[in-house]
Amino acid sequence: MHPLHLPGSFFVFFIIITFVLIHAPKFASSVDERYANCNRTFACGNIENIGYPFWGSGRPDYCGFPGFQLNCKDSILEITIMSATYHVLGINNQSRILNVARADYQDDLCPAFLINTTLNPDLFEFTSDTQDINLYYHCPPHPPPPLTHPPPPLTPIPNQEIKCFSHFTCNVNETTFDGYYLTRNLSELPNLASIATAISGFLGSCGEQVVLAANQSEIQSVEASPCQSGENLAEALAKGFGLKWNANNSLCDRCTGSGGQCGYNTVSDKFSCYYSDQPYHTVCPTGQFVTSL
Ligand SMILES: *[C@@H]1O[C@H](CO)[C@@H](O)[C@H](O)[C@H]1NC(C)=O
Ligand SMILES: *[C@@H]1O[C@H](CO)[C@@H](O)[C@H](O)[C@H]1NC(C)=O
Ligand SMILES: *[C@@H]1O[C@H](CO)[C@@H](O)[C@H](O)[C@H]1NC(C)=O
Ligand SMILES: *[C@@H]1O[C@H](CO)[C@@H](O)[C@H](O)[C@H]1NC(C)=O
Ligand SMILES: *[C@@H]1O[C@H](CO)[C@@H](O)[C@H](O)[C@H]1NC(C)=O
Ligand SMILES: *[C@@H]1O[C@H](CO)[C@@H](O)[C@H](O)[C@H]1NC(C)=O
Ligand SMILES: CC(=O)N[C@H]1CO[C@H](CO)[C@@H](O)[C@@H]1O
Repeated sequence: MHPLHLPGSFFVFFIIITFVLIHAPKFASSVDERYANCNRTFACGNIENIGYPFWGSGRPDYCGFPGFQLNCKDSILEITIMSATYHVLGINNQSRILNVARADYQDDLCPAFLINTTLNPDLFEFTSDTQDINLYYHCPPHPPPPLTHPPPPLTPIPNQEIKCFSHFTCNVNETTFDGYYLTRNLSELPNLASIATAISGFLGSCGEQVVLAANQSEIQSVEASPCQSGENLAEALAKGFGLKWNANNSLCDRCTGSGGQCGYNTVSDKFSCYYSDQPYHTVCPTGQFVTSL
């Protein structure tokens, strides 16, 4: 027997190989766990089969996409977009449309904090049947003459032709104040130009303005019965509107098409695809899979 003579560098290599062999199976199984976890969907209230790009409520962040965290509160599913919280009324994972309604407009038009409905355009866009609604708060109590019935009562507002303009009253922070809403863009009412000018001048003197989104067909029924003190608008807002989402959709299609589970690497900040039998991959834009251990 020759004495075993290992150069130092070979010895280090031997140690590393031994380490990898000992730890590899454990590493692989902890990655399988990600596949298994992300394969599990969750349910909240009557919404079932919630999967990618959504996470939260026990579904880990690496199974979803940033900006798609859901919160299940008393069987109501919620999502927060640009600091406004919405009730999720439906999820269509085929068309990738989310139906949402502002949580703070469920009961009336008078939330304590006024927040516009705005989107992160990288992630969401309004469906084509969605329209804007403008609400005005802390308005002067008496609209100018062309907008009022003579003499009192001054509300509800007036001219039956202007079905897009209505009054409501709020009681917030122990103060009562007047609000108005517009369901149309006044510049689209050319035959009512003079009264439109009076309305926009009046609304310009209100303290705050909020822009919300609503389902167009629901607003048509609000306009069919105007001057309802805002209750019918609140009901229409509670029916929700559509949001189309993009969470690297095409990468996810490719991933599921190849038997993977879509997810997100929160360390490298990139879309990830998990497989049951192999460690962990990132999908390249070309469609090839690269192991990125
Ligand atoms: C999408 O819908 C299908 C069929 O309804 C369902 O089996 C699946 O779990 C859903 N996937 C996600 C990611 O929500
Ligand atoms: C109610 O009071 C809070 C705190 O002072 C304030 O931020 C908020 O704007 C008020 N809401 C309304 C509708 O006046
Ligand atoms: C109203 O219409 C004008 C002119 O068409 C347009 O510039 C403006 O953006 C519209 N405003 C809203 C809130 O839709
Ligand atoms: C909402 O958006 C409108 C128009 O962009 C703006 O004038 C208004 O100040 C915003 N309201 C709030 C509460 O941020
Ligand atoms: C808008 O409302 C109509 C009528 O109720 C409905 O058919 C449609 O699906 C709604 N759109 C969205 C995006 O929810
Ligand atoms: C994935 O989504 C992120 C964030 O929206 C975006 O910046 C990136 O360009 C997307 N990548 C691909 C390949 O679609
Ligand atoms: C939601 C989802 O992708 N479920 C899958 C979990 O894994 C089983 C077995 O591989 C599939 O049949 C399910 O479709």
